[in-house]
Amino acid sequence: MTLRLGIVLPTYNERGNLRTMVARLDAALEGIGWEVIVVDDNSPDGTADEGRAIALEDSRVRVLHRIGRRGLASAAIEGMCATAAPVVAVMDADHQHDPALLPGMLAVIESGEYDVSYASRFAEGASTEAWGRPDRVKASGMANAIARRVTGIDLSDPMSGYFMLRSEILRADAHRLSGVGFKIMLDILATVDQTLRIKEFPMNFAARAEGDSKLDRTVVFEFLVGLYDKWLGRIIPTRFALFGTIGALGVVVHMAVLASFLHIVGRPFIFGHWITRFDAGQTVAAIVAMSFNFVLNNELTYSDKRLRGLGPVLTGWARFALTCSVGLLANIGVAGALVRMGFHPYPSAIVGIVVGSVWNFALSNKFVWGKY
Ligand SMILES: Nc1nc2c(ncn2[C@@H]2O[C@H](COP(=O)(O)OP(=O)(O)O)[C@@H](O)[C@H]2O)c(=O)[nH]1
Ligand SMILES: [Mg+2]
Repeated sequence: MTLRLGIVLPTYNERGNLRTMVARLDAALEGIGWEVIVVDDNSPDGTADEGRAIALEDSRVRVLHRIGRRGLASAAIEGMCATAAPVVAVMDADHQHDPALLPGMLAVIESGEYDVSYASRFAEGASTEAWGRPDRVKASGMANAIARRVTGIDLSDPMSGYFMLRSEILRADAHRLSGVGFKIMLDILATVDQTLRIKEFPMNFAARAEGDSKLDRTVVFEFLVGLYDKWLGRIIPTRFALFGTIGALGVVVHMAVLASFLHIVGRPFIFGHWITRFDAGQTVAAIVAMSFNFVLNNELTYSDKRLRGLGPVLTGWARFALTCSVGLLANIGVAGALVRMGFHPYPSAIVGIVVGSVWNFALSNKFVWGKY
């Protein structure tokens, strides 16, 4: 049978859902040449092994096993680029998206009537009743409204994760997609220059079959990050912007701790010496602010590579502390040199801060959260 449709299933801990999912695709796509690409980010539950086990019996199934990477958007993009099929679809592997819609979605693209077809949770005739998550219905509704405002894309559910398009459209612009924390269809629609004809299919959005949602906690945050990435990400990289914002918050924390020391705490007596309240406050404030930055960067900036467990967190914290102290020396060194060259102290201080931050970012990107 000629290959007509490639289906990308991004997976993270979906072992229990995979076999039934492939069986449902097989039933829904009777008479259509299809293949499925499971893009798994080295799930601890062994989803990739399960995918390969299925593939041994059904050569329409392939596994793209990514090591040391996380991210739904990049998984979807790489999966879509890995098929030769002229039309490609992306859907959840957790049974929330009904495969029965696929033939209809394919028909309108193959007929040349539309470039993109997608399943909407909020179109006329759709339902989110079975999802059982009114909180997430609300969050998605809000995010959709913002997305429509910002991008001008007028769909009932631009944040849907179930869509299909001609694969050449994707390949032509794949290098321009942001691939970070963004609903990938919206990313594609906002990136591609040509006007795309889009067909909506109302869907009954189901509850996930097995396992847990990975997007619950950070969905709104990821969405905002995605918007930023589209807007300014090419000028100031998203991760650096996050790192810098958290760094600025760290300054506020530092000042708050220092102020409370100066106003509340008595004169400290340490190691048999009286030290000034300022020195003690400054030291404690620096440690608190640095730890605050470490925790926030670990949770947000590097949520895809988050360090977990006591050992890795403590090692990461120590490396971050080391990086930041070198960054501080760079900051002071550069600012001091500029002042000696006759520049005004304030702009010199700012240059010092920027140099220190770039240093901190570059080093902790590699040595705290990177692979080296
Ligand atoms: N490869 C890969 N797949 C992911 C990642 N995060 C989520 N997924 C998969 O993407 C699909 C949607 O995620 P899900 O947790 O169901 O999000 P929700 O439907 O918004 O609650 C599921 O098939 C997940 O297994 C990831 O970091 N990498
Ligand atoms: Mg899901």
